[in-house]
Amino acid sequence: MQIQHIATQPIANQQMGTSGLRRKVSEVTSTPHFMENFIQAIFNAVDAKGKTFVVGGDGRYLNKPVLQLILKMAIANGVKKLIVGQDGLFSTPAVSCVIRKYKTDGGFILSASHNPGGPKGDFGLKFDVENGGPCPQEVSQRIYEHTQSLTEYVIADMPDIDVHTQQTQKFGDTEIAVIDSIDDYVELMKALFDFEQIRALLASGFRMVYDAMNASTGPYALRIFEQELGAPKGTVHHAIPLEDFGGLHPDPNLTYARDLVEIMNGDKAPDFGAASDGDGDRNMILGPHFFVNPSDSLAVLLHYAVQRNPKGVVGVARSMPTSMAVDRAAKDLGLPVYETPTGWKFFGHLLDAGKITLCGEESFGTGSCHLREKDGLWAILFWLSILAQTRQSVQAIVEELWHNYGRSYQMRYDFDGVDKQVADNMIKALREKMPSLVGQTFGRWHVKKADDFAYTDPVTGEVTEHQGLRVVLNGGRLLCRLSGTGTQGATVRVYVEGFEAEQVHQEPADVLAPYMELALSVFEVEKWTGRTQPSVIT
Ligand code: G16
Repeated sequence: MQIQHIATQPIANQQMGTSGLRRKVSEVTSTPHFMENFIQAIFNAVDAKGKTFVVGGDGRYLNKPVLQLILKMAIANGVKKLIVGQDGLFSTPAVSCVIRKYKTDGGFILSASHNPGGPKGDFGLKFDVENGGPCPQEVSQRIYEHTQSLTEYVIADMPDIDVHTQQTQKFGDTEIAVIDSIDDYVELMKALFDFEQIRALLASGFRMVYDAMNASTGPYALRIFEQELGAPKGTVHHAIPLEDFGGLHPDPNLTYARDLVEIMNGDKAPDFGAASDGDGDRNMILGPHFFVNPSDSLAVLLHYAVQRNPKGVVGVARSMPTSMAVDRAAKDLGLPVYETPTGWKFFGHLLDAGKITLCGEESFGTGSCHLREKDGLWAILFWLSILAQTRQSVQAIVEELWHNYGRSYQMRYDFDGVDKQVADNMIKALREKMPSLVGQTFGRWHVKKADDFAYTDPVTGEVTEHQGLRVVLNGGRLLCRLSGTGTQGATVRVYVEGFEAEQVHQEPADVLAPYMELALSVFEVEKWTGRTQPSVIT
């Protein structure tokens, strides 16, 4: 086997966004050495020789060839061992699970998460470190610096490696073990939840639907729901991972999980509906004709986690745009709340330091100290276990939360495909405007605080600035930031939150309409973007 040294040049902007590097497939395939450069930069940055990594992805277009690149380049870089998911598949939480279980040095996740797939869609690569979580900023910065000084990459000249058969093979100094993608993850879920109790619920006539959106969680969900828990065949919809997700946009929200939403809003809707995204780290929870806001979901999970194991829960964290529902629950329970920037990587230090047990985001992500990635199926199993324990409806569980603590209504407008320079200029101008808003009055609201969110990591002391514009009102918040996961221009996100102590059964769109009107005006959305209507509402 020959090791080839291939000359290359730095490619501009190979900087990770909120989570990993994501690009249009057309850019990846038309830019010479695009993935090779990025993979080599990771190997260089983490000093890969002699180390062990996990590799797998969500099965999207380019998963197969890029997996082979990683394997052949790992061999050339003297990596000691690679643990590969069979057929190159692993959900993101499963990678985190395998990294932690086998104490490896990190892992590669071939995924652009909830972004669409196929030749016209997106491709991405996430890199997790040895705690099983997304690489912290300091590591992604080091990787970026390597991308900008790269002169060559190395690759083993060899035929494609069989990743379909579970076996361990040796190539040079590198061992490649192809393992079942599902076993370790299912074992972990069985250790965390009472499967007997959930099985009893499902045997009692309780009906559920899970939509895997033709992405990575299909095989996991079939095993867990239909085989282990005895749900009837057909419970898992869109169960086969496809390179283009069958044309679906694997983002579990009310807009893109259309089929599931229709079922749950239809006649004879099942008792429970859930969906995950491309790589399985997000979750959406629905009851019949009822949507569980992800921020409320975090507060519900906190409540039941404490009820089950009062001493086992030490604290909770949420990203800045996530509603303050969990803050009120935590206050009542006497637990600390940490407010972090958007991005799961910010929870890692808090989890590692034992400061929090649960964490979550408005962007349909929930997780706990069991892993260092957010975990869609875990959240869904947690919900099922609550329903099995209480035998109440999804709606009743959430309404109990509102009755106890009041309700944070929340809504997000996304303006996609905005010119990047315009969006950057907009944020810069608004940042300067923030201090002047403090003390101003807009109708029934006055501005208590207005700033550009900065985070000081309580564990490392590291300061991260410019994490989103925040206007805090009496009884609500208006927020604006740019997405770090898009691949076309910029996506401007505008979030509004309005608190009601008593009036908890109103339509969110009705309650929030005046908040959104104010937010769009304060953040000058039309002036900068020319848009009056959002691309997506969640
Ligand atoms: C990633 C991050 C999340 C973040 C989300 C949205 O999720 O892991 O922490 O909330 O992106 O980020 P943005 O608002 O910057 O687009 P995923 O599921 O895409 O990996």
